[in-house]
Amino acid sequence: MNDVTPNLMTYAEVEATSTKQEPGSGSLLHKILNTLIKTTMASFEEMFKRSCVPLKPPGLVLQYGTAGFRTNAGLLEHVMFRMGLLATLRSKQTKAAIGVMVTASHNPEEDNGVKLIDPMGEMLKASWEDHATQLGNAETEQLLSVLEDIVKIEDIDRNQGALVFVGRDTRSSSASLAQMVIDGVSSLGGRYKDYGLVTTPQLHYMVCCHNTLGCYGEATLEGYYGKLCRAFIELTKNTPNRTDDQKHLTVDGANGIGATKLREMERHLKKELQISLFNEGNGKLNYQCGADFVKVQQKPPTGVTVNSGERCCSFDGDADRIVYYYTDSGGRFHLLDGDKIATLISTFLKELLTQARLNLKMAVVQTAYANGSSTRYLEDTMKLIVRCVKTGVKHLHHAAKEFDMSVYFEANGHGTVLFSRAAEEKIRQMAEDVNIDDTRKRAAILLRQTINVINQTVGDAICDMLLIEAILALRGMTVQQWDAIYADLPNRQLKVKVSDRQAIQTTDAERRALSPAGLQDAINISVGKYRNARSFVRPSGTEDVVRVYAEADTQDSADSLAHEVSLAVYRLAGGVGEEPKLLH
Ligand code: 16G
Ligand code: MG
Repeated sequence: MNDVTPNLMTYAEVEATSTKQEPGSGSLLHKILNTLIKTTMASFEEMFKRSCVPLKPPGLVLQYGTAGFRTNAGLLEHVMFRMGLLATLRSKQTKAAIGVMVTASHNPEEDNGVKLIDPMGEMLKASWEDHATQLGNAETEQLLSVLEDIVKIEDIDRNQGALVFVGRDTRSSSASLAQMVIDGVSSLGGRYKDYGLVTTPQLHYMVCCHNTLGCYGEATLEGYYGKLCRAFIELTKNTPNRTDDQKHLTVDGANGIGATKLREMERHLKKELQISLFNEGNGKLNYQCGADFVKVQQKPPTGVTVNSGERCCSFDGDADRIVYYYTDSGGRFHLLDGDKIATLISTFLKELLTQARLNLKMAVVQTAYANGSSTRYLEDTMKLIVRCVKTGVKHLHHAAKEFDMSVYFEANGHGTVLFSRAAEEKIRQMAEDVNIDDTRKRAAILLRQTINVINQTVGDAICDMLLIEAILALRGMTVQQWDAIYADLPNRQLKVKVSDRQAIQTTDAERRALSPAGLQDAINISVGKYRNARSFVRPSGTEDVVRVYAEADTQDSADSLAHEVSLAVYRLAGGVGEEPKLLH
C-alpha cells in the first residue's frame, strides 16, 4: 500500500466527518495571522495576553528529533499548542487529516512528547520537522511571524479547511497536554477529532484509513481490532496441531497504553490467542519493565511471572516496539529482539513467495545496530537483499518503500512489513485465481492475510505480536527453535558525554565517523584487535550523548572494544566528566 496516492478529502467532506468544534474556542490566531502584516509587534503581545496562548519558558530550546519533541512534561505546554498550530497548517497544505500524538514512548512517566503524523500515516515530512523546531523554539512574541513564514514558504491557502486527529498515551500529563494541542488547532480555525487514549500506531492507522477514504480500513478502534483479528484467525485456522501451550503468550504491557488496548482487543481474538497480561497499569509506566528496559538490561521485566521455557513479549510505553524473550531451564535469559523478529518474518515471507512462484523484489532493512549474525544469516543463508540505513523509523520506512515487499526492523524492536501496491495486487489476483494449483494458492492466501494483520503505516507492537504468533503457529515452531535460527554475537552499547555531540559526524549509514579527525582510525585499530569485531559511534538523536556500539566473538571482547572506543570518543571529541571505565 506504500505507493497509494492519498484520496484526499475535500473541505466539505472534512467538515462533514470531523468532530464538532467546541463553542467559543474561536479562531483568534487565524484572524491575527490574516492581519499580521498590518499590525505592530506591541499589539500582538496584547492579543497573546488575551488569548491564553501558553508562554514559552524564556531561553528553552528543544529539537524536533527522530521521534518529535520530548522532554519533561512540565516544559511542554507551549510546544503542544504550537504543534496544534503546525498540524493545522500541514492539514491545510495537504488537504488531508494530520495526526498529533502526545507520548514520550519508553521514557519515564515524568516526561512527555509530541509527534506529527502525515497523511498516509507516515512520519512528518523532513522539511516540516524544521518548521516544527522553528515554531517550537520561537520566543512568544515571534510566534506569529514564524507562522507567517511557514505559510509563505509552503504556499498555504489559509482558507483551506483543516482536520487534525489527536491521540495520547496514559501518562498523567497527557490529557491536559492533548488539550493544548486541541487549543492550538482551534485557534487557527481547524477541526479536530480527539481519539483519546490510543497507541501511537493506532493513531497512524486512523490517519491513513481516513485519508484513503476507508480503503486501508475503518478509522475506528473497532475497525482496527476487527481487521487485525480476522486476519489473525484466518492465518491460524489451518494449524490443527496447535496446542494450548502454543496458543498462550505472556505479555508485559509496560504499565502503558498497549496493555489497555490489548484488553480491549481480547474478545476479537476468540481465544485463538490467550494472553496473560502483566504490568497492566498497576505499576509505574516503563519502570523496570517494557521493551526498552528488557532490551537494554537484557533481563526479564519486574512484575511479570516468567515461567521457564515460556514465550513472553514486552511492549514499550506507546506500543510501537516489541521484543520477545524466554528463560531456559538453567534460568538463563534469552532475548529475541528486532533482528530476530525480522529474520522470522522475512524467512516466512520468502518461503511463501517461493511457494507462490511470485516474482517480487524482497528486502530486509536494518540499521548499524543490527547484530552482525543476523545480517550474515539474511544475506548468506536466506540470500535476501539487506539494506542498512540511519537510525530512526523514518529512514527505515523510506528505504523499505523501494521494494515490492520489505521487512524493516531496528534491533530495539521497532518495525513492520511494507508491500507495494503492485505486490498487493499480484497477491490478491493469485489468491482469487481459480486455475492455480493448491500450493501456490495457499501461499497467496497466507500472503494476503499477512497484509491484513500488519500495520503498514508504522511499527506496531500489537500487529507485530499477532504476525509473530501466527508464523510460530503455522510453522509449529517453539520460541527456542526460533531463537536457534542464528546465534547473536555478544555486544555492548555505551554512552559517552561530550561537550558538543555534533562534533561527531558520520557517513555510510552511521557506520563510519568522518569527524573528529583521527576517531575512525582509532576505531579501526581497536576493531582489528578482536575476532568478528565491529564498532561504530553516533550522536544520539534523543539524548545529549554519543552512543557507542561494539560486537565481537565473546562478551569480554565486546566489552573491551566498547570501552576502547568510548575512550577514543572521550579523548578526541571533547569528553566531559570522568573518563569511561571498563565495565567489570
Ligand atoms: C527514536 C526513534 C527510534 C530510534 C531511537 C534512537 C522513532 C519513532 N523512534 O526513539 O527509531 O531507534 O530514537 O535513539 O523514530 P537515539 O538517537 O537516542 O539513539
Ligand atoms: Mg515507542
